[in-house]
Amino acid sequence: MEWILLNDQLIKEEQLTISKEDRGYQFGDGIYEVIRVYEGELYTMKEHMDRFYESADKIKLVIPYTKDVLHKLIYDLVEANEVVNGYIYMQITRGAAPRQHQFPEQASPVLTAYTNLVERPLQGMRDGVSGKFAEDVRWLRCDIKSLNLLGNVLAKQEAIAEGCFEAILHRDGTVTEGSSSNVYGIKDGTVYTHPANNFILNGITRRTILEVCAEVGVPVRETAFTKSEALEMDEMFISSTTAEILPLVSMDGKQIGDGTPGATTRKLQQGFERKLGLKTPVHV
Ligand code: PSZ
Repeated sequence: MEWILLNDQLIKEEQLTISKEDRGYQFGDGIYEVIRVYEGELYTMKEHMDRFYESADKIKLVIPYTKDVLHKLIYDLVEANEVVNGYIYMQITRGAAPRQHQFPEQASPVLTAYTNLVERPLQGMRDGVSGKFAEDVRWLRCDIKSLNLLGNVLAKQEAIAEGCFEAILHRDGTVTEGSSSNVYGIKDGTVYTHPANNFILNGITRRTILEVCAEVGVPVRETAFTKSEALEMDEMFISSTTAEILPLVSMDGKQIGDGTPGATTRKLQQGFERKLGLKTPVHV
């Protein structure tokens, strides 16, 4: 039976009740994080915790626990559910109050967290995935890991409906990020990715990848590229907490490079595995 976290209590899933007027439910008024668990260990926990508190701060939501207390609660949850390989989903909303747009005077934030098992997407990591360009119609604070994901959801659905794995978003032709991932292009050995500003979520995986690039001697430019430049890249890839590094081998049905995962992407995948100490090498 599954344990979940409700505020600072571990409870059984069946015991969870959420108010019909929870502002997460009605307004998407809250923020979240997804944290990876490999072999029972929480990965890049500090970075995820810091981003959780930063997102909360950006929407003027005060998390009523210290980072240390919340870290311990999340650790207890992972242990209670005996998670080996999986992830933690954690969110906090502004709480329940009679429906009105402005912040309620009396509402306590509602924190929930649960775990799920998931394996590394080894096949996609080896063979690559396909993408479809979609217009980035989201708001201008994509740096906040907000519960409002309708722009992301609609774009992903557009991609899936076309048989593609991910929607690659662009604002007026400038590639920002994926619907649930960061996006990179590689040209003449240099990695290009959109700068970490309000137009993208600064992925924790993205930050790790930029470190890996430095470690393995791959130059990086945090410079945005356009849709047409994307199609001229030698290689492309996407990243997220659960997907790690997935080669993007086609866009809108057009091959990127020779249509197979490229050497630099593979090098970064291997560097990433080394950095994390992951057991199953994606390229044996
Ligand atoms: O399981 C999944 O499909 C996941 S877990 C995390 C994500 C997807 N995506 C996070 C994300 C995102 O939603 C957007 C819009 N941009 C970038 C990312 C990557 O962030 P990190 O690396 O922190 O997961």
